[in-house]
Amino acid sequence: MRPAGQRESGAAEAEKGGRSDGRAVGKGAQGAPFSRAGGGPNPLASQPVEFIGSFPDAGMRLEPSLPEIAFIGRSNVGKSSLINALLGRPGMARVSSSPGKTTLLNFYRLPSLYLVDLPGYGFARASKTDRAGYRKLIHSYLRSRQTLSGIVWLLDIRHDPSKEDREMQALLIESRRPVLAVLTKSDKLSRATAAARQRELAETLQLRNDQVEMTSSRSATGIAELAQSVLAAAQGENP
Ligand SMILES: Nc1nc2c(ncn2[C@@H]2O[C@H](COP(=O)(O)OP(=O)(O)OP(=O)(O)O)[C@@H](O)[C@H]2O)c(=O)[nH]1
Ligand SMILES: [Mg+2]
Repeated sequence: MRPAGQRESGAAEAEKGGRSDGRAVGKGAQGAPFSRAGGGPNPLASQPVEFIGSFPDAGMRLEPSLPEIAFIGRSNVGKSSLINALLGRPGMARVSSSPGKTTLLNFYRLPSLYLVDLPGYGFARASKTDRAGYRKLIHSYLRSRQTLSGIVWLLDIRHDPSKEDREMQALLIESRRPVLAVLTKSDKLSRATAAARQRELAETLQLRNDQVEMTSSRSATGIAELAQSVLAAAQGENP
């Protein structure tokens, strides 16, 4: 377990009565911060997994009812690729070079949890109606889904947070769910540049270092650690 960061935790503030100034996304309803785990093998890659289905709204009941971990982020940020890397199964979630491919809530079942691949936001060519539909779907999922135990929020390590990312951060804070920010595509940068970007983005997002995980689905950087954090969040634990 990592020691808590020096910085005052937004999580603690959220517990005291919440904050709405767009700072840290922190502690959730279950009282367990969702933070970066230590080393070791990927515990998800050895588990059986099954694609359950794609759903157009957040109200469906699944049997059995299990904790859910959702993956959210801009279109093309690498959500489906990250799910495949975590599961150790390249073809499980649909990956595409053209953005906007995931338009429904896609559920993958593991023995003790579901992973949920959410549609990406900020897709420039999406119509106004599609954007409104997307917003409604995500809002209702974040607000109403009782089994939602943690959110993996993806950001491309190369880019500063967009307006849509900032809006999403505000929504995540408002939802008071445990959130782990994950930087994707670290293989696109040198190791030193990636480490510097991780520090910069944590600062920009006003998150502690242990609330930000650097990953690459291509080189497997950070994948085992993220898998451990996902399992711990599903169990309501602090890894
Ligand atoms: N170099 C590199 N490319 C990646 C990585 N992860 C994803 N990509 C590429 O980025 C593109 C988008 O990946 P997806 O996983 O489909 O992204 P997504 O967020 O699910 O996209 P939508 O479903 O459209 O919202 C694909 O061309 C992937 O091959 C990574 O870690 N490294
Ligand atoms: Mg996708």
